[in-house]
Amino acid sequence: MRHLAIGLALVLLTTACSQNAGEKNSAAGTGRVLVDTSFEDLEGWIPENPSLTQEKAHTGRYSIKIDPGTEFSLTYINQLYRLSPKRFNTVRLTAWGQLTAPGAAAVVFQITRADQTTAFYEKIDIKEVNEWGQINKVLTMPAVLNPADQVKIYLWRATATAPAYLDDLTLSVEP
Ligand SMILES: [Ca+2]
Repeated sequence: MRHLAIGLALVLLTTACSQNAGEKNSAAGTGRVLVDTSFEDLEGWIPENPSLTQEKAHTGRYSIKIDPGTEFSLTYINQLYRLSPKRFNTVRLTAWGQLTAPGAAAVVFQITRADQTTAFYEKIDIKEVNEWGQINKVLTMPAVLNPADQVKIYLWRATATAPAYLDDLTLSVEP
């Protein structure tokens, strides 16, 4: 029942938000930005992490990586209500990725519930080898989410056998 009540509250919020959504923003893809990082200012502020690297960068000096010794990159973790106090239906995830050998590393956007079950999971493969390629994916959220659910964004090694890199990640609300 608690989930149902929260779901209803979110539906009401969604209705309120959609009345303010601008059509022009939608065409330009310039929604409210929730996450925007080039990984430049993290060193020293977070515990030592083998994923934060200066080996390659799309912009600046830093990116994050996976390699044979690192299955999961440095991970963005936040509760949904902190990420966005307003309910969103659709988000756009963009980033630049690079493989260094043919394989299958991927950017994962995941939402997990308090009981650790998965409410949403999307894996976006990085395809370019030895050049930066842009990931640009619109993700439609499930109808019912709990504001306390946890959002995770990370680079996953999957079946890649050589280092892969990720830089300039943004998450924005699609109007
Ligand atoms: Ca960077």
